[in-house]
Amino acid sequence: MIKKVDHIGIAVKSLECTLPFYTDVLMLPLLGIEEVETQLVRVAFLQAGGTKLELLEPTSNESAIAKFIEKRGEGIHHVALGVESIKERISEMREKGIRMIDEEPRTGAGGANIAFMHPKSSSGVLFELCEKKGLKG
Ligand code: CMX
Repeated sequence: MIKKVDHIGIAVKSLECTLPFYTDVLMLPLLGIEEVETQLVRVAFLQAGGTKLELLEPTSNESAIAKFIEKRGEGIHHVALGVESIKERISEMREKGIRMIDEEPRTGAGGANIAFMHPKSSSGVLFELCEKKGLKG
C-alpha cells in the first residue's frame, strides 16, 4: 500500500538561514516555497534523488513546528509515505488499531491530501500519509 517515501519533513527556525546548506552545500534543486496557512508553516521542497526534503518553518508560536522546535530543537519532524486512495488507507490503519491524528484527509502543501498518524501509535515516528493529485508527484 505504500508507494514510496514521498518526502521527509525537517523542522527549521528559518528557511532563509537554512536553505543555503541544502542548495549550496548539498546542491539539491529547490522545487518551490509555499505557505500552508492551515498548518501555520512556510515550507520549501527540495528534490533529493527519488524523494524530497520538506523544510518547515513555523509562521506562528501556535504552530506544531514551533512547539516541536521548542521541545526538541530543529531536526527531522516527520516521514511522509506516498499512498493512493488515502481514505481507504486511513480506514485500514484504524482497523489495525493505529490512532490517527487526522481521521479524514486534509489539504497539505502542493494541494496533496494528507493524514498524520499519532507518533505514540507508531513507535515514536510521526508518519504522514500523502496522496498527490497534482504536479509535485
Ligand atoms: N515526532 C515524534 N514524536 C513527536 C513529534 C514528532 N514530530 N512531535 C511530538 N512528538 C511526541 C511528543 O514529544 C510527545 O511525546 P512524550 O509524551 O513522550 O513527550 C508525544 O508526541 C505527544 O505529544 P502531545 O503533547 O500529545 O502532542 P503535541 O502537542 O506535542 O503534538 C502532535 C504532537 C504530533 C500530535 C502534533 O504535532 C500534530 O498534530 N502533528 C500533526 C500536524 C503537523 O505536524 N503539522 C505540521 C506539518 C504540516 C505539513 O507537513 O504540511
